[in-house]
Amino acid sequence: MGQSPNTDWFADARLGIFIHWGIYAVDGTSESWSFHNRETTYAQYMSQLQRFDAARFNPDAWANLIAESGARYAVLTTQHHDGVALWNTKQRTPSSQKGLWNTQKPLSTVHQSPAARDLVTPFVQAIRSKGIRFGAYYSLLDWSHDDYPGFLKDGTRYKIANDSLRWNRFLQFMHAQVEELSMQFKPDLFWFDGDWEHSENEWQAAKVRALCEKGNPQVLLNGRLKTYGDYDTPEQNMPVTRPASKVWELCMTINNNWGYRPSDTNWKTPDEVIRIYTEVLGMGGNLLLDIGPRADGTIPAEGEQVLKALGRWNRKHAEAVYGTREGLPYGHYHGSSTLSKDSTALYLFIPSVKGGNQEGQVQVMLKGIRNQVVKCEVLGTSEPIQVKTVGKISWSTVPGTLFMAVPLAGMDEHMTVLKLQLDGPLRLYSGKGGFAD
Ligand code: H79
Repeated sequence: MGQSPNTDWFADARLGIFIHWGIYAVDGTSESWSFHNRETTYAQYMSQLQRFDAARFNPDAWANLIAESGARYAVLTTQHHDGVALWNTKQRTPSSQKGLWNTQKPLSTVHQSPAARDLVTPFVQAIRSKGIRFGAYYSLLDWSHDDYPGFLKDGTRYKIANDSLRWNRFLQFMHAQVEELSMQFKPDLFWFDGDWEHSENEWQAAKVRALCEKGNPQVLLNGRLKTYGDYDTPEQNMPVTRPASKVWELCMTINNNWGYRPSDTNWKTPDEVIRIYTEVLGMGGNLLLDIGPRADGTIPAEGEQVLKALGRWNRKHAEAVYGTREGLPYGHYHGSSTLSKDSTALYLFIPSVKGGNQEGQVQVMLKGIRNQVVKCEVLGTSEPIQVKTVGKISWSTVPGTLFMAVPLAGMDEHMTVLKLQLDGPLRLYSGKGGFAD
């Protein structure tokens, strides 16, 4: 591996939007996995190509929504496991399955679908014009390619050990596609998927990384090129405690599926998404939140509403989000928090209290803070909050316990943020409560 790239922009960004768009949206079937797992036939699955029209795709509307959500980067599926490219790839996909698509031409939306165009270029232009960084999702594995061993879950086409020439033909194809993406779009981030099917040597991961860096020497890679990635990417499942790696990202759907599936109505509420988001922020991670547009390019209202709710919350609480780092370690505050980069400002997240008596208060307790609190306020209101210190022994260096009463009336609809301006960089006491340190 070359020099470690600078991850600052990524660590500062905090929110990204993931977009799973592909032919699977036509019938609302699961992306690639539906034929791989034999829920449908390959022929039926690929027939969606004939009906993928992107007729109402408005890249500026997508970019506006992404910007409104407060996300600082967006990751688009340039090609999922089904091998259908959304850009004008020049690489041809050999197939023995005649008649499903025109194997004389590349397997892309440009040549094989009524959309008849490159969908990646206008997307990249639209988001970059708004200062949003571009991440290229690309599946290393390609279940449509005749020279790729995998196809269906219970079958392989061949074993690499028995036919390395055939595997090398696939590698040439895959490497050439990565190079196209790298040179045409110079992605800020490559988001690989499917690395689990082969080893680092088999993928020639070092070469893949070099190809990504060819277009952008500062490119970041997610953690799915074996050991060649720059950060961990847990999928759907949230870590319980702060991961050891400094930079990481939770990728998560808003309902249960990555692509558009009208049968899936199990939407997370804005309240749940913001609760998860602030939990991730407090553990020093980013949230990469997924939406699945329809085949015509429109975005389901449920997803749009969650993005807009996030946006409202992000704008109000921007200073507690962008450029902040992981918050207090476990035990000091029973909730999630972030710290400014210089750790002189502490942001405590307080879940909203619903349906209660709006005249009440929430008592926030904070332990082990050695600093003086210069100022305490609820973000988005001008209301100062009193900080009461209790249990401080005058002759002991052990700090007292802080209590802050936050009026319910000034609380945010989803998540209130209490800002504590400290007298300097954070200094913690984490002892056993003896008289001296
Ligand atoms: O694009 C979305 C999904 O289609 C794709 N990643 C997101 C972003 C994805 N779906 N499932 N997975 C990734 C994980 C798949 C795990 C499995 Fe396995 C592959 C289960 C069985 C084979 C990995 C290898 C876990 C067990 C063995």
